[in-house]
Amino acid sequence: MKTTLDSLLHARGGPTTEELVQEPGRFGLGRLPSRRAPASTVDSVCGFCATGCSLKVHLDDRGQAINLSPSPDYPVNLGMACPKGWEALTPLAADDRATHPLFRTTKGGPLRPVSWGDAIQTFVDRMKAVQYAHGSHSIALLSTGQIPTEEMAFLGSLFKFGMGGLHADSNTRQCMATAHVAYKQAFGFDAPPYTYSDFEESDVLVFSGANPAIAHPIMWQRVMRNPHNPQIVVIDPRHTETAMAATDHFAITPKGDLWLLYGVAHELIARNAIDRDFIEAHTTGFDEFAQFIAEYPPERCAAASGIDASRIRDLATLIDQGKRVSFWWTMGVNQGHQSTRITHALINLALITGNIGRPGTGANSITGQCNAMGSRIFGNTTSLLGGRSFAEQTDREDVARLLEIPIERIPTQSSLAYDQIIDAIEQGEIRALWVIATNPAHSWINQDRFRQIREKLDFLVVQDMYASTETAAMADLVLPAAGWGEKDGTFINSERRIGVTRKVAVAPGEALADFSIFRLIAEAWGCGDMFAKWTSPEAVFRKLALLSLGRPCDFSGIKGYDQLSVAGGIQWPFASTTRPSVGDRLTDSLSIDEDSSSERRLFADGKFFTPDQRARILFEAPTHAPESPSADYSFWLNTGRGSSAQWHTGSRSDKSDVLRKLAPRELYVEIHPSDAERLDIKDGCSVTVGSRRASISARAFVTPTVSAGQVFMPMHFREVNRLTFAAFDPHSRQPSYKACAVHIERAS
Ligand SMILES: Nc1nc2c(c(=O)[nH]1)N[C@H]1C(S)=C(S)[C@@H](COP(=O)(O)OP(=O)(O)OC[C@H]3O[C@@H](n4cnc5c(=O)[nH]c(N)nc54)[C@H](O)[C@@H]3O)O[C@H]1N2
Ligand SMILES: Nc1nc2c(c(=O)[nH]1)N[C@H]1C(S)=C(S)[C@@H](COP(=O)(O)OP(=O)(O)OC[C@H]3O[C@@H](n4cnc5c(=O)[nH]c(N)nc54)[C@H](O)[C@@H]3O)O[C@H]1N2
Ligand code: SF4
Ligand SMILES: [Mo]
Repeated sequence: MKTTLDSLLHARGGPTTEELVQEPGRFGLGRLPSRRAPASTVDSVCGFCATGCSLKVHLDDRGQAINLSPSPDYPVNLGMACPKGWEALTPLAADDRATHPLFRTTKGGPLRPVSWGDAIQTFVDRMKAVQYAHGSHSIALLSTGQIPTEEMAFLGSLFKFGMGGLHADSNTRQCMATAHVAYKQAFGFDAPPYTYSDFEESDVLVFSGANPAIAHPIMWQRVMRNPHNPQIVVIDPRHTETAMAATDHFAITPKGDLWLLYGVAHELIARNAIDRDFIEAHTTGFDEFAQFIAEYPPERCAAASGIDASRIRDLATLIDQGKRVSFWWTMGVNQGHQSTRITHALINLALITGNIGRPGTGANSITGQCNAMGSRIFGNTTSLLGGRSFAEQTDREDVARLLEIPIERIPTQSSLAYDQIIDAIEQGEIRALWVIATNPAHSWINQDRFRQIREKLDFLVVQDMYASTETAAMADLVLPAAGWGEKDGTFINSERRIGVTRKVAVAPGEALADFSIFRLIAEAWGCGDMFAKWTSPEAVFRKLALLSLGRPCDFSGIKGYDQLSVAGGIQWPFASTTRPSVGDRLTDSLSIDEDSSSERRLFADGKFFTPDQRARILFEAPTHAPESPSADYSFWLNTGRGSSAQWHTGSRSDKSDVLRKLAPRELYVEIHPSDAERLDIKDGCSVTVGSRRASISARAFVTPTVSAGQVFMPMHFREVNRLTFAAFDPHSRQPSYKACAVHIERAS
């Protein structure tokens, strides 16, 4: 298979991600920062993406990290890491770490260091004052997919059960809400069914709106190891690094996915290239779907999808001929105005062709952040702990009993979604906001509006590793947090594998683990008793195992962190073979499933988590993107990951000299050569990119990897979300970051 090209870096003579993974030492990755020989080594799961690679952290005789290398025997990464994993320790030592709580006494005044005692008291006094004046639901929380599950569960429980808050969401809304909702609707539970060996066992892999060669490089290495000479299909408006390495690329019109996938489904049904036995036995809704899809012959779908009818038929043929076909998607699908139904269209293709539950198959959402899976099940923001529903009396009763809290403490309503929280702030209904491990002043869609609502807030608290983020700079109170490597806990990766992340360094100054901050707040708030048994991350882990009991995500068979370390992580479900009744405590005497190290996929028996155990075939007619190119704004703007060395808003990855060298330092916009020529734009020249929201400058990167009429900008630069248009999928309320209209011109 030919080498992937990281388009920009390669064009500038830099290394490709593949080269970085294969020969890290050549590019300054994995250098020994110290000559000291390690005294011991500990395995810890990486805290960037949801691949969930394990890193061996080498420690000195005081138990402090001196270096790391990828774990050779971990079933996920098999001895490999991407540049961010190799550099994971470096951001911990950055100069701009938040080392003391900071408080702004006067509006517009500076943030000044205060003691923890004063900081926590201020937090409690101000939050309570807002609740007293405007009602208990006038405070809101924006949490994250980037802290251990134990911390998220503590945070969500503290906020809702302890502090009496209701409106809580997280940056997982920006990332995985669509997959979450689509799986729940189709399978009855948010359950990505696959295991990474499926990358190696498929004979046809369809990647939709996913660029794993850059965004999930180690998963991509697993694809490269596939011994079956697979057909690899990429559906993406851009000719990405992944598309370059694929066997076929469908350069779809932005947000044209439903048309393409309906055209393919039409063709498969028309040819009878479907698995009628599977459909009959394990699904509902097929007859309605067949009737609906009759109206979508490839000829009708061609114009709106940007793919010729004959090519739509080619894709149907590929899927038909595959014995083990897998469908994979990431943000090009999750982020859109009809993203839930596009996800269903992919799930439907897997269901109607019987490509689910067997090795190398599946409708497989690739997760973004290291613990977005943890936040989906245990964040206690929009779903109740354990993937339960706040609206269900029995679900609330379970949680109340298992956590030994009064049921009245559990809200019966669900939270507003992220965008609705922003609206409620604008309308003056929400007056205080607590932001943890996310940087919305950079990452939120149509970011200027987020910045404006700051004025409407009586109190903004930001809890982060750095006081320098765009959001922390706007805060009234900054709580300094320990980061990855400075605390213990678990993450759940993209294939449902629970892995341990370990404390290997001391947090700087007075920074505390988020876990400890929540404990301090609980005590000062007056709800410490409710969390009296939440004494350590591992104690909370046992509670979560209990909360998972009897749920699809049951991992009650996992006793503790050491078992996870020895097993190389464990995928749920992993139920205890001796099943205590709900409410019992887990004890050491429980016998444990023997199969702890193997990989497992879901739905091998064709039984789904819906009440009738059948998967739902769901569909809806395609609609137009809310904003699309027009005479004044004639280009589509697409945004996403730019390089394997950059992580989101850069607060961590930009702190590493090595990672900085591996990524462009200046904002650029990719534009097709024909458009560049027409607009007299030369490669490297300065251009202005404007939308109806804002106008920003960037350097032109002239490249045929984007189609004519489209431009692409990397999300890692703060200006980009000034341009984006705030449209949302109606089911998942995930923002549509990848499709708005802009104009572009040479800067004079
Ligand atoms: N290096 C690095 N790795 C990361 C991250 C990072 O910041 N840096 N972030 C992590 C996180 S949280 C996430 S969520 C993942 C994201 O991982 P990916 O989703 O793979 O990355 P993106 O670049 O956001 O988007 C993927 C592709 O969607 C395409 N796309 C845009 N519009 C459409 C469309 O309408 N239809 C289709 N079919 N495709 C479209 C884009 O052109 C892009 O190539 O990456 C994770 N990994
Ligand atoms: N235009 C555009 N915008 C996008 C996207 C896109 O494709 N295009 N993608 C969206 C997606 S998928 C995502 S996931 C979001 C990501 O957006 P954000 O979540 O805003 O991005 P990060 O830079 O990862 O911010 C995480 C913050 O948490 C802090 N942090 C890290 N570890 C810890 C910890 O242990 N404790 C605490 N308290 N803080 C910690 C970091 O310092 C950092 O400031 O961006 C979204 N925005
Ligand atoms: S692929 Fe993801 S989990 Fe693995 S080393 Fe890179 S950032 Fe970490
Ligand atoms: Mo994400």
